[in-house]
Amino acid sequence: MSVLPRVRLLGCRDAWRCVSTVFQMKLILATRNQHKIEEIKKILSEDNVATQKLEIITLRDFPNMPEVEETGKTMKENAILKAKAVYSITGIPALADDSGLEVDALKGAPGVVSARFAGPGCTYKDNNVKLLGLLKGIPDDKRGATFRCVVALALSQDDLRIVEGKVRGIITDKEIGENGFGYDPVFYYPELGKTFAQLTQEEKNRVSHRGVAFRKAKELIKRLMTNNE
Ligand code: ITT
Repeated sequence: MSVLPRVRLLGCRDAWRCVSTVFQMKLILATRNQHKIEEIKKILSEDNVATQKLEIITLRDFPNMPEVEETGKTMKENAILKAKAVYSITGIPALADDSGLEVDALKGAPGVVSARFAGPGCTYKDNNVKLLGLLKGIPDDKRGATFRCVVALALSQDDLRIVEGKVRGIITDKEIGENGFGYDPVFYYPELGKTFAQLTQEEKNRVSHRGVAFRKAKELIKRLMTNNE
């Protein structure tokens, strides 16, 4: 039996919600960032939701798809832009992550421009060097920062859900650690006494902005799949 008659049989209004109760459903992560993809897949598979009910694909499966321009003024606007654009091109429910670092002493910068803080085409290293330079001489008690992650889930053209996660830390005065990506080597997490780049992926996911946000997204997806939302 094809999908639609089954949906009618179930008497459901929303195709994705209904079909997901019967089949493994596709969900596309609206990113090509391999570090994010690995972290997100790990978080979504923590209680087998991803492995049993969801087939997770990413923009890496669509090499010819054009980049979505991040023209929003906030992480929330950019997450929505990415999720909507990817949904409208693929027709597949899309999860987008827009994230970044907000440094207290820099009035929340680099924030929404975290990826390109040191200029177009910059590397993670360039960004960290620029950040450490700007914070030179600033005492520890004024080096607080927040990692923020906003996740948008586009279920259809006009059904959009937003969740958010954040974590507080302190910007170090040099890069420490080899793991992770981006600003991880300069983000010291006092509760564990290490930078994010000194944590294993599991340790980082347990406490990170992305861990918090995607665990909320996962609960939302579980509720949608069981038709309770
Ligand atoms: P996509 O837009 O394709 O998802 P991106 O790397 O451009 O990938 P963002 O626009 O969300 O992602 O920018 C996020 C930047 O913020 C990222 O490039 C890092 O510099 C930084 N960042 C975000 N999450 C981070 C994390 O967990 N650890 C370290 N740096 C992070």
